[in-house]
Amino acid sequence: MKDFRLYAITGEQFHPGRSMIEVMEEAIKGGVDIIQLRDKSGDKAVITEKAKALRELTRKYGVTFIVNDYIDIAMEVDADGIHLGQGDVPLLEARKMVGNKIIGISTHAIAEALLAEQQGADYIGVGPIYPTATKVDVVDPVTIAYVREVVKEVSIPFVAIGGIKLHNVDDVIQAGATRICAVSEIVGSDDVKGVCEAFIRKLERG
Ligand code: 3NM
Repeated sequence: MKDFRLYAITGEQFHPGRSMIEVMEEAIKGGVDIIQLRDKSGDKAVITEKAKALRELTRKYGVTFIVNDYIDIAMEVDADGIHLGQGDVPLLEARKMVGNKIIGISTHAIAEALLAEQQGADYIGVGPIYPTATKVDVVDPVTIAYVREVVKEVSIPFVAIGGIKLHNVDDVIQAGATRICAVSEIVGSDDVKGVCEAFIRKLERG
């Protein structure tokens, strides 16, 4: 897959009154190079429409587009890939359905990370690093100790996620993360572009 640095996930609850496309376009202008549509409403018709709009936007800017959970919607809109949780469709089954599209998997422990790598995931999520209110069913924070473990033991790309803010991202980067994902810090900001630029500067300083 095309490598990335700053990963943004949609979170419409964080920007009432602003359209998702407007917010995501600002994020792209700030340096986000991969976007995931994450919508837990369960309304597939609405999610499909959002996916189509995000596909158009990301294509315009050459940004990678991932759909959370819905393999069928990802295929329908020709997303670049899908993102799955531990309780979703098993990776080997998903691979049969998506061919060579990107498959990302959330992992919360090194055994899950190693299994995802062995089964052919293209990247893994590593989190939640810090407490987060954005994902309700998530496990306790894994802390940056898990980042260090993944750096040592896993070869495929990983992205750190969960409670990552401008004020704590330096610690995550120092632990070895070169790719960062944030939801509330990015899409909940009054200055989406500025926050993304600040994340990128920190990632570039390494
Ligand atoms: N996945 P925020 S944590 C979508 O650990 C998601 O797998 C996580 O949101 C994981 O940046 C998370 O607002 C939510 O904390 C991240």
